[in-house]
Amino acid sequence: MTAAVAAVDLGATSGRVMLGYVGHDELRLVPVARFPNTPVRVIDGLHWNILELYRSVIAGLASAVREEPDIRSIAVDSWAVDYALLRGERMLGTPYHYRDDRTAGGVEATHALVSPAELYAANGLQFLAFNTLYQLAADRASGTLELADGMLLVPDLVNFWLTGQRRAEVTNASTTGLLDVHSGAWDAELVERLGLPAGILPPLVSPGATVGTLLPAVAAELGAPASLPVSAVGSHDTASAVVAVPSTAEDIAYISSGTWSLVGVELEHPVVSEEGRLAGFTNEGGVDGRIRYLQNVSGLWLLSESVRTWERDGVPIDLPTLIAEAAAVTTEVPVFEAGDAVFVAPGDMPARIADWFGSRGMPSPQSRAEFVRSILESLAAAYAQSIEAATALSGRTVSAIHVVGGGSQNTLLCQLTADRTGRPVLAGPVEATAIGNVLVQARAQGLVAGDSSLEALRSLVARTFRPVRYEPARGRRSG
Ligand code: LFR
Repeated sequence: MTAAVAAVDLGATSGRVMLGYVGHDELRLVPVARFPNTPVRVIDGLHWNILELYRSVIAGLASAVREEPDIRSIAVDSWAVDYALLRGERMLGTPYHYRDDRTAGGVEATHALVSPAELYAANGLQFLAFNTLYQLAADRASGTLELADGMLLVPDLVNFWLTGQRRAEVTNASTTGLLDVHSGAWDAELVERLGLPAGILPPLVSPGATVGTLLPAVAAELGAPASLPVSAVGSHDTASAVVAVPSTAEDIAYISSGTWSLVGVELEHPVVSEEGRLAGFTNEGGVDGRIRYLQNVSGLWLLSESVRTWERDGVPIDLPTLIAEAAAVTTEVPVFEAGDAVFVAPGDMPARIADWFGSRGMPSPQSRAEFVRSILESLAAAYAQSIEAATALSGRTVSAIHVVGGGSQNTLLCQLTADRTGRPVLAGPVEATAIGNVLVQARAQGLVAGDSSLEALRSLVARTFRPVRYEPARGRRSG
């Protein structure tokens, strides 16, 4: 029997609501709503426009219910690390964007209490200045934290507004830096050493669990029954994307490619080594207790922020044309370190790239096409490095690379990735995150017949969405 679920997938630049139809050997996604996610800068920093996002989620879900009145469940995923503080039902302020620079002080204050090596031994996370624990340290310094009796990451916040239930879904909670990497539970000792109030951390739930049913007022807004369950899935978008990697092979790596590129392998157990820490590898929680052993190496943000800068002169840019021009560049372009923290904040990206080269006495790209080529070559070079490091650190062999998410449509980037890693690239599906979200809630609703292991879900994805293959050009491997 085929039935539908509704997936809400919130990305850093846009959100979508999709209907997912799942049945015996069937998987079909139907987009219902897409809406922009535009952050807002005000006097105290850069924020997510969370109420506008929630309004769009409600409107999108209402459309989904109109189209398919018999949906079986709803589930939400989004980017990681960001959260709202609550007091009772009330949200204390508007959530900050991870690109806000308030965390610098939080990093210092945190590392004064617990050294980076000790932190890594406890939480297994790649150091990124925006990890939740550093943001919470900034909230403590500003005095906001002491007003709070709750903290909810973005998908958990939406779930709270939909159901009235405060829960923390584990895959996303693993990006806070406050989970014990071995047990997957909140690390009470670490929380205490960091001087954070343990009482703000909600009970954990795993993907597949029911968070709650719709509040009556929400059910009325959606035109749905109040008995409709809201399910936990891999609410960290990357966790859902990894569910939808269309392969059951052990010798593959994945790149979840969007605003960020998350490059790594899936493991059964965390690898918490000093080499891994220094190489910037993270052990994030995956669906079904898997470990996402990966590196966040920046992503198409470098390109989108460059385009935003160039469009300031009022002339819109046609991205496919620009990428075709970049593909036609025949001169050697210089390569920069895509993961350098100087590229995280919003602002003039081409100028920062030019400065990066200038300060090292290297020639900068000149034309826009050369900048784009340099960005894509630099991303591909970073992927190659990450994949070599992932294999060395985890002991895994990698014979092919699956690229999922929006970046899988960037043919030039896929080809450069194949060339620089010396391995075939299999590109797609584009909507991996929504697919992973749909599959995990459909499984919870009993819609996946027979074997419903992660491997069975992945082979269903592989049969439904055939990836596009890119072969490496000879002699270009740079990894
Ligand atoms: C991707 C992602 C990454 C995380 C970054 C910030 O959308 O979730 O996994 O490092 O956004 O939250």
